[in-house]
Amino acid sequence: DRSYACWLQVERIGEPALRDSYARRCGEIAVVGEGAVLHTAADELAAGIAAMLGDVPVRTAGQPRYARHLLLGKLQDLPAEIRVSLADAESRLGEEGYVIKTCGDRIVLAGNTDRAVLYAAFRLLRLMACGCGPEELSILDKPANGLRMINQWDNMDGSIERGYAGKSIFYRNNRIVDDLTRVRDYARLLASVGVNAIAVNNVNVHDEETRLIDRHLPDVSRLADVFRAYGIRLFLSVNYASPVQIGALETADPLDPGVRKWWADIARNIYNAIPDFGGFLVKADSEFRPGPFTYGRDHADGANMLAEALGPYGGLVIWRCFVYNCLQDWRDRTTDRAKAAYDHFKGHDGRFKDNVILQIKNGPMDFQVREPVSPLFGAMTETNQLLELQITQEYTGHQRHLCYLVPQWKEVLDFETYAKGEGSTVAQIASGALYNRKYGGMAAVSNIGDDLNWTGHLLAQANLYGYGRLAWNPSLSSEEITREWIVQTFGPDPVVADTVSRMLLESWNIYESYTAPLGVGWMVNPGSHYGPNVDGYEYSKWGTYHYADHAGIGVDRTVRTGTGYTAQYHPPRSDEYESLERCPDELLLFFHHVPYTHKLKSGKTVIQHIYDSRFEGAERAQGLVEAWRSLRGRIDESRYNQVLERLEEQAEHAKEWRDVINTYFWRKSGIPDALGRKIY
Ligand code: BDP
Repeated sequence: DRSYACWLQVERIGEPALRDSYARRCGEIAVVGEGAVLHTAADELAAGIAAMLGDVPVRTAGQPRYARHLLLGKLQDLPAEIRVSLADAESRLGEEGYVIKTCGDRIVLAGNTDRAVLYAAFRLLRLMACGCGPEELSILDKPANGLRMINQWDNMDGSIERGYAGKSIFYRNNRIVDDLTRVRDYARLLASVGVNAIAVNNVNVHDEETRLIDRHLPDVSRLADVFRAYGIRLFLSVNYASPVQIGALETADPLDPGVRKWWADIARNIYNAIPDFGGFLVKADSEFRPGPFTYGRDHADGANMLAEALGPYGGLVIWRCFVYNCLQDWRDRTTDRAKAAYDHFKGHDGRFKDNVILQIKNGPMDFQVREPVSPLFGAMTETNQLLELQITQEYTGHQRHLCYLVPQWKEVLDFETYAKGEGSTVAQIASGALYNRKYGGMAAVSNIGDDLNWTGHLLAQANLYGYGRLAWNPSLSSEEITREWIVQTFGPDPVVADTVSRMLLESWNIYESYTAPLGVGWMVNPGSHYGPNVDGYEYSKWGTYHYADHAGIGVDRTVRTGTGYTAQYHPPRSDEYESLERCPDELLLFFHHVPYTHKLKSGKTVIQHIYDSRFEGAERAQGLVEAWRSLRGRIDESRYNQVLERLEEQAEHAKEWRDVINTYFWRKSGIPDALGRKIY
């Protein structure tokens, strides 16, 4: 089944001229230098090129026998005459940047580290797959973000929190699996798009997972070996109460000397086993997870203690800002979950040690189909930050619905915070560039499991691919990323490219329109977060989200009359959101409570928008089915059928969304549909 190879299909190149042109330079791969990652690069190239060129024997050697070859290695190890021609590159590439340069009949792939060479190798394979000729290659590329991380929410019993593509590829029966072939194949996929870090267990660290830092260390070290060969550093999520739960201490108080020593010992053991261990990812004092609050300490105390333990080895503490009181009473209108992260962390700016990074979800709530950008971006100047995205489709259709998230992430990355005037985008803040921070980047919750096609919905592979590409270069456009993915996944057929590209690029908007437009969010079944349920969370302790009554809907988060959340933004954003007139339609109900008869900028009333968007959304979901059907015969049957099945299910389910929501609001408001359509 071809779905397993994702975007690394390595098809034989169809065009003879292009194939010859590569064949002329690629029959021999000359590797200068030693090292596991460099060898990975050479092996990937050898396998990929052999498959793409069909019958060209590929020889990997230290010294080239012929003048025509691929040459790869660290810049410093290359022959002097080549180094000279790349002299200006050396200082511009940093640790992970690379050059690909055609010098006559030779193609040189080089960087300052082996990892950079690996990225160059995958780039060359991508160029070949995308039909780009080798004649005049002159590429210098380096990542915008230092950390490009994946978070697995895998549990050791083999389940995955919010996983929609089967079971864990890492764990079974409270152990790390013996056969790591699948993990290796995953590492390849990740490295091919430039991912360089992974936390391999769920942020909610329970029983057995707590012991990854001691009892399971030998197995964790096996995992680290697999990822290391692909240039990826391994991190672990840790349980803040570990000293009590597995260490027989009576406290986990970060200021207690016994606790500090306990973690220092743990760190030493880990680094003995895994010298390049990345560090800890921590969810503390949130959703019933333990943390420093128990001891009257704050987040900075908590994070700094762990940072001190890891510091001597170059380890990092990634501390999550997804902190809010999940038992807050919905009767109290002054509390607002959206304000929580900012309120908890802003005051600690400047107090975190240099090797602490705060990981901030893109929105202030929780990965809804649309939220404003978290105001914590731009609120701290002296703190390392990491943007957290969710690739797994928790609130966006469980990988049963098509929802391509790259356009959403682009909006987040390009969002102008005005923290330091214009140009203060989230991309600039997360990378560390705006405030000149040492560490920064992006992290995202993975969408893979042990389904043969990795992601359940085959087209959801594009989300994983797109995340990696954006983490490397946030200024790529959605369209570019989408094209690349399609051509590598399905080949060069322009009809496939056009159709699939349109489907992907519209899918977020389609999903939003039949589920929760106007920024309202949350109308899902509690617990599973799948399927329509307008009041599912409305009267629960976890928060109140739409405040719909007979007269109107939306949450008043203004300073003037509401929760005051808009003040967490810098002007002019704060003014824009505060103003009913200026607030963008797509976020209106996030910021304002309005009557159903309120007129949107589009000219429609809110109630009419509620009806129209559901009718249109359901129709457009059906349109996705038709679009895919038009590709019959252009895509192999197995992949064609698996996608078709999901799209058909989505189209049916979109009707359920339409009917449940429209009926609810018709009854609630008593206002009929202006077009007189049937509402059940
Ligand atoms: C929410 C999920 C929950 C996670 C939590 C988190 O519903 O399963 O544990 O986020 O990010 O989206 O910690």
